[in-house]
Amino acid sequence: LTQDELKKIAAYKAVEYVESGMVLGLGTGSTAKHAVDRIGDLLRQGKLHDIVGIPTSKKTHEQALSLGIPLADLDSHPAIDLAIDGADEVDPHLNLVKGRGGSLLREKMVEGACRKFVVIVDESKLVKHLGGSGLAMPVEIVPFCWKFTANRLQNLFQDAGCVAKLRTCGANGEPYVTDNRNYIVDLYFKEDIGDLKAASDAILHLAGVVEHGMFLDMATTVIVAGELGITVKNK
Ligand code: DER
Repeated sequence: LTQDELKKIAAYKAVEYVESGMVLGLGTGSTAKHAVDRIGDLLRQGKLHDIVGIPTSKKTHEQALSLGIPLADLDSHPAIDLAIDGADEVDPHLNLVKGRGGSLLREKMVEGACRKFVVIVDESKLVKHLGGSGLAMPVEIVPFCWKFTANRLQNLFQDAGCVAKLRTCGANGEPYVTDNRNYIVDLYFKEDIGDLKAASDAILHLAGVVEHGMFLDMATTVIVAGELGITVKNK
């Protein structure tokens, strides 16, 4: 099975949790895309009705619009029944790293307003501890004096051998700009960052920081699709 087939399997399993009449948080990324497609299919087939979607990015907003999924936002729907979204890393306590797709702020706002948050991943996302994949731990920051903020983030985690890099895009290395007109600094760790709550508090304490990609104690269920089948982990 390809990684994308595994992502689709996890996504379809998560959509089984969707009931007609629900207000749904619609995730962002290549795994969540399958879940949004599936919801659109079931609505069109009449197997689901009276669904309202709260998208977690402009990209998902466009996808859901094209599928005819009725959309709203947190201002009109502050209480959400269920969110389905992917993740970049999942640790044994169901803590997550998210945001490699750049949508972490709206994802954390929407998923923080949900009664149930179902995470969908292929088995490659499972890690022993967050930051352990050597891949990016995203932090959304204001553009103003971004070098100053990036350096303060790097110094916070110098014991873990942290390197902070501004996320850029395009050929000429322009800064990547989020849906909220902010920048992203990606943190790369060589060692375990230890206490996640302390790390989260330290990051959020920096004035130029908007939000970070650690989603601690937020997921209620994680659906993992692997070569040997599907595993459902509940909090
Ligand atoms: O950027 C994000 O938060 C995405 O949800 C990410 O965590 C998972 O993206 P993927 O499903 O494309 O791997």
